[in-house]
Amino acid sequence: MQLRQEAVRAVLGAHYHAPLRNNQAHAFAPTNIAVCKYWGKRDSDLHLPLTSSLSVSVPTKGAEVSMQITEQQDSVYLNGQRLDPASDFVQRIVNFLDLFRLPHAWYVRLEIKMNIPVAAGLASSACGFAALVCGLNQLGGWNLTDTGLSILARLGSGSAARSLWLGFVEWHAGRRIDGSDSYAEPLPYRWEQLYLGILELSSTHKPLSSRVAMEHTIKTSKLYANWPLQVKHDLALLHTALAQGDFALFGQVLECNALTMHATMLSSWPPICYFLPETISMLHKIWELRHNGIPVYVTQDAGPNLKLFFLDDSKAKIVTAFPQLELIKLFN
Ligand code: 2P0
Repeated sequence: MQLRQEAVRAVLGAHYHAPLRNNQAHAFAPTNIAVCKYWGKRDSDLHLPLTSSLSVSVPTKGAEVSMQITEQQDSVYLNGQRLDPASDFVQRIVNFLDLFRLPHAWYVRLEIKMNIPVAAGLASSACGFAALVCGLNQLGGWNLTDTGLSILARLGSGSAARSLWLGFVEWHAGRRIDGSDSYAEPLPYRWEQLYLGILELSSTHKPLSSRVAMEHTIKTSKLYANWPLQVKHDLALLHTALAQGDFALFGQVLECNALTMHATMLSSWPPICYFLPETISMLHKIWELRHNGIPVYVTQDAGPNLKLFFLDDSKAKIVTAFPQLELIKLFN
C-alpha cells in the first residue's frame, strides 16, 4: 500500500492531498485489445509488468464516468444500477480512490456507463480505471501529463495504462522499482482499412481473474521462461508490420502471441483454460477461412470470447461466415 501511495504522490507532486478544485467531472476512455499481450507482473502492488505490450483501442467501446463530489459515503452506479457497497467491484474502486484522498476529505457519487460486459475478458477494468483517472484529473484540476495519467491508471489495473488514447498504444514495461518508467504511449501508426470483429461467446463472469491467473502461470508454468523472449520478438515484428502496413505479418504475430499466452497458461498446474468448446470450434472455423484464402486473424484474452482482425476488403466474406459478429472500424 505504501508503494502505491508513494507512486501517486510522485505523480501528483504539490497536488497530493490538496483540496479538489471542482466538484463534477465527466470522462470517457476506450477499451483496448492487446495484439502483444501483458501476462505477468514484476510487482503486483504497482501492477508493473514483466514485459512491454502493444494494443489497439476500440473507439466505440469503453467506459463513461460521471463524478459528483458528495459529503456522505461513496456510491457507485453501473449502467444506472446502484452497486452493493460491500461488493468486490465497489471495494476495488473505493480502495483506488483512497490513494488520492485523506480519510473523510471527500466522497464521490460515481456513475459508470459501460457498453461491454464486465469481467468477461473484454477489458472492462482497463477502460474503467482509465476513465476514472481522467475524471479525478478534472476534479483535482491537476492538468497531468499523459505519462502521469497512464501511471495512475496502471495502479487501478495494468492494462488501463493503455486505455487513454485511440489507435495503437505501447506500454513500456520499464525497469525502475517505483514504476516511474512503466507507462504507455500512443504510436504514430494508422490503419484506415483495419476492422475488429467481436465474437462474443459468453458474457458470464471469468472463472479466474487475470491477476490470479498471471501469478499462477508464473509460479507453475515451465513455459513461462520463454514468454519474455516471445514478446521481445513479437514487438519488433509488430512495429515492422505496422510501419509497412503488412497485414499478413501483423495478423500472424498477433494470433501467435495470443495462442502462446494461452499455451503458457495451459501448461501451468492446475491448468488454466479460458477456452470454451465454442471458442475452439470458432478457432477452427477461422483457420478454415484462412486456408481458403481469406486473411483473418484472431486474438483471445482472459475469457472465452474471440476478437477477429481483418481488412475492409474481406468484410463481406467475414460477415457472411460470422453473422453474429460485432463489427468495429478501428480508424476513421
Ligand atoms: C492484455 N490482459 O494485455 C492481457 C491479455 C488479459 C489477457 O491485461 O491485474 O485486468 O489489473 O494488472 O490489466 C488483463 O489484465 O490485470 C490483461 P491487472 P488486467 O490485455
